[in-house]
Amino acid sequence: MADIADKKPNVNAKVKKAKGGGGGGGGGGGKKKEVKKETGLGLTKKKDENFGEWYSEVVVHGEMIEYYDISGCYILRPWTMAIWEIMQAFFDAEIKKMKIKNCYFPLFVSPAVLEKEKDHIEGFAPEVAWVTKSGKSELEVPIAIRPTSETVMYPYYSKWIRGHRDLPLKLNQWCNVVRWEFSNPTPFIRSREFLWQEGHTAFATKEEADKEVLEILELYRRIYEEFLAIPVVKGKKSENEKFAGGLYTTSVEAFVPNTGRGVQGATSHCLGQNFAKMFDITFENEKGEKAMIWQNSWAYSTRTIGVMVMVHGDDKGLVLPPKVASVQAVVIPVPFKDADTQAIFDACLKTVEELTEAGLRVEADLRDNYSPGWKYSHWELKGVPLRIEIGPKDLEKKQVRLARRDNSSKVDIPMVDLVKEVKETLEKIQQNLFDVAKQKRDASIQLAKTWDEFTAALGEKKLILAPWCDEQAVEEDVKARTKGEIGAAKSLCSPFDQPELPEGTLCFASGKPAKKWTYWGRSY
Ligand code: 86X
Repeated sequence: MADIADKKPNVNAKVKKAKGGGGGGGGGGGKKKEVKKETGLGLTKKKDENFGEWYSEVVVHGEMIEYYDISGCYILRPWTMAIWEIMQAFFDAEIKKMKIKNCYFPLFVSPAVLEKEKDHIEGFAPEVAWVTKSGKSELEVPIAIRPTSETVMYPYYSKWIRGHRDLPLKLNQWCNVVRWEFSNPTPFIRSREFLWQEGHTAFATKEEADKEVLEILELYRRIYEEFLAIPVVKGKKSENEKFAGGLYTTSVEAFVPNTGRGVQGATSHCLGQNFAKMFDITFENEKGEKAMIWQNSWAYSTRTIGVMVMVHGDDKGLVLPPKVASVQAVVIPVPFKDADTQAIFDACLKTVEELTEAGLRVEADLRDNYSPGWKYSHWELKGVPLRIEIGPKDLEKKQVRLARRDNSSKVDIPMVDLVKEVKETLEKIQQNLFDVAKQKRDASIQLAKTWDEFTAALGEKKLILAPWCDEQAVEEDVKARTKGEIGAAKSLCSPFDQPELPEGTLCFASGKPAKKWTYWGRSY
């Protein structure tokens, strides 16, 4: 996992104010000068050459993250929180349609309650953070900080669920959790504190639970594909990789072509009746008999944002999909010599007003102490999907220039068509980001029918689709045999959408009859 270091990027390239004046004339962009300034402002590492350091630089210089003096903890700056809030607004509205209600449970867990879940907690124990003191005095009983909230919530499910009329009970909370991870922290992707939503639902029947698992998974797919423009695979986790406390785990899996790593995007678990047994959550059914509830839990976290940066970012910085960008278009005046600067500024403000009126998120950068070229680089670094340039020639011709962040294409459009053109362009950018990401993801998929094909593909950073016998011991063996510097391969998921498996197909690893196609690879 050495390809991502939790290192502060070199911030010697402090943002310097560029001298005023000059810049691109008439919306075209003065070339040489800007390139120079760009290097002063921009990134020192290239995505293809040093991915780990590139990533650190992008999230810091793009003003999403500030490093903090506790390892694995990061400040989420407004540029990040705005994206989180947009996804939150979507997901929150969707789960409310499903009659799921929000609540908030305490951050702290008593050791007694944490212990209740002993069996499955055992493996996680080293990651639990504890509060042992208040001021200078030791607490009589130390208290844990939630790493997830099963043990916090389920005692109350036991109390609140009495009869079938109390079901289903469907709760969600938006909160932070803490997991004291020791393996290489990475902003968004693996941090010791992160934000998520955790849904915890209880039903009278398994059928209802099964149905909800997939409804939630579909919402997660939509967050990735429709909002973040990242293709994902929906599927089922192997016995090794599922949540040990549950019955089965489904997930959406993304892929980062540059590192050849899979990344679990979000999970939706059917917990079965395991927790009902542990926490004694029973109800009286319609026949007056005592019955055990069926439970689900599901979560997505701020990790989503890290995947977005990794997939779409480029050597100029962040590339934000329009649907999640807090600024979808930035309007930049391009004053030129003795042109009428006030008229240009007025046109910029009018442009912002019109687009805002039309429901778009648009800002003008009218600062007079930065050149247009500096501003171009700045907003490119921050990933704003669309730049709108207005210079004297544009005013004259009653047009504006649109410059796309995703493919650098530039086009002049009549001012009268502003709203329509900008809306269409943003939709095209959103679609193009998805299409390009999918093309790269698909180009990384490699079918492997034998062990040799498998290891060769792994060496080429592929996302491997292989026929598997679905035996736990065989997955353990795959892990052991691929163990090395940069981490072992494991199963990512068995896609719901299964290619045909011809009769007699053998497992790539064991040579036994294959039961299903499964994605494999290294992962975050
Ligand atoms: C597993 C399971 C589950 C609710 C979800 O994935 C969705 C939302 N929870 C989380 N998990 C743990 O149970 C866990 C427990 C402890 Cl004590 C810990 F330190 C870390 C953990 N990490 C994951």
